[in-house]
Amino acid sequence: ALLNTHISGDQVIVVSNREPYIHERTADGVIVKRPASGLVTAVEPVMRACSGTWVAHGSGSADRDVVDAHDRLPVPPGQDDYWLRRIWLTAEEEQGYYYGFANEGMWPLCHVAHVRPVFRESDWEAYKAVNQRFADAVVAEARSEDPLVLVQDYHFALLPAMVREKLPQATILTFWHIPWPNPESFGICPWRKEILDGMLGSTILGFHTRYHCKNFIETVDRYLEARIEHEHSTIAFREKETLVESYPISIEWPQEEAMRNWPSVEACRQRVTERLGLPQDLCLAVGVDRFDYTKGILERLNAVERLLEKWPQWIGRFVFVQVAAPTRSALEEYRSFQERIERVTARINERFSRPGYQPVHLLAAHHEPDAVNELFRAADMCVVTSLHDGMNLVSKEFVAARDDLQGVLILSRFAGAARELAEALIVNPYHVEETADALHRAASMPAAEQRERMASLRSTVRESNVFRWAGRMLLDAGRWRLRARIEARVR
Ligand code: GDG
Repeated sequence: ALLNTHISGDQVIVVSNREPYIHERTADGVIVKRPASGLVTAVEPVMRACSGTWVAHGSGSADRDVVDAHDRLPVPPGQDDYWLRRIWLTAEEEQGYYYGFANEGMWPLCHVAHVRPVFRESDWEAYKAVNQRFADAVVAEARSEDPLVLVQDYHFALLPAMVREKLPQATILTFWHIPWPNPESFGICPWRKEILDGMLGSTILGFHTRYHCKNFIETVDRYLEARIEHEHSTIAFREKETLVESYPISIEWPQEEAMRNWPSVEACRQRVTERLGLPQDLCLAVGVDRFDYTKGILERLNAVERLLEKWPQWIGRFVFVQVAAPTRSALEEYRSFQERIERVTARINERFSRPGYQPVHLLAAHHEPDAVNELFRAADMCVVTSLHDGMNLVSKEFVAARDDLQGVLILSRFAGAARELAEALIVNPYHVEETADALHRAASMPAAEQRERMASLRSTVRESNVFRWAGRMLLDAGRWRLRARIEARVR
């Protein structure tokens, strides 16, 4: 309701690379999958609430089978709340724009994880061309001169200015889901000016934290001739103004009814231990991530190893289960990272396994949301050790899953979420000893302390849910639109 008051009557168009539903062809026919993506987790409930059109790259093996002549289909399947408009990319476009510039260039450029970005001229050309294709699709979908366009993430840095050129009245909200680095770090990008120029086509530019906003404003100050008003957090460039604001993203807090239907914590525990053949009396730690080098999976394993070394009483009683959803596996950096994790897992298991006991279980496969929730409910702790993370929604999902008020969250200080979730055990994942100590502390934490911390974490996430994220952004957009309409009348 809150969302609809802010945008009533206005058309909403979302643009992202990842689509919210993927159709896959299997031996049993076409199945629908939910992608492992923080962006989709957050934006999808907002779209269900305000309808409109979502423009995304069609990526599943059966995606083309289910759309109409306009490459559109109503989603969620069976519910039909909004339209999904799929854009088909050629293998070359996907290689250059997605794997190349977005994921070998921008991703390591914006995350300080000490992986060098790669900048190829051909990738940049593909990135520009694909941004233009998506911008054209947005313009084609627009039913008025001033739609509300919600641009998602680092795949589309150039698109805001491209849409602005064709639809000068549009309200363009761009949300950057990953961190923004400091000006020196960003400055190594050969196309830094074009990227900043493209992003400043936005009416509002959102980041997760104030710190990312500050980095962005300083970057613009360093590389463009723009007028910055620090007091209002606005940037005037090419005769238009962009508001740079922080909007910490979140999750949809589960509905009462959904919670009532969840299997009990005991049942979840039983199912998980049976499935993995784990001993009954154990301390179960879990990690859930895309298989990405920014998530600190290696550092987490090193901490588990150190725990077993330093406190041998946990050998036989402490098990760490890591769900690692395959991601970007076409890239060498990702493949070699996965191999490295597999080697380290094997080494730890070789060192500490006993008959009937294996300390680390690496589940390198996609899991559906219910299975992830079951794991969260079964666990004694959830370990989030990102080296750098815009926000991190896994930490918030773990908290939402624990209506029993038990379970400990270990959280990296380099995730945006650490600014909000202060009752977690906050760690520097680069510091193995500190992280191992946190594992020990979590494993030994009395139930009363867990309850106190979890209750407080839950009230934070329940309150700052994803509708608040979208609501605050749309409220700012609504004010902006009103002001523009009044000014147009005055003129
Ligand atoms: C980016 C930013 C920011 C994980 N494995 C599976 C699976 N997941 C789900 C999790 C969660 C989501 O994927 C991951 O979200 P995160 O926020 O942790 O991370 P990114 O994907 O890197 O997201 C991040 C986010 O955007 C939102 O702005 O928080 O900082 O990097 O929902 O549960 N989901 C499924 N199968 C899996 O195997 N279905």
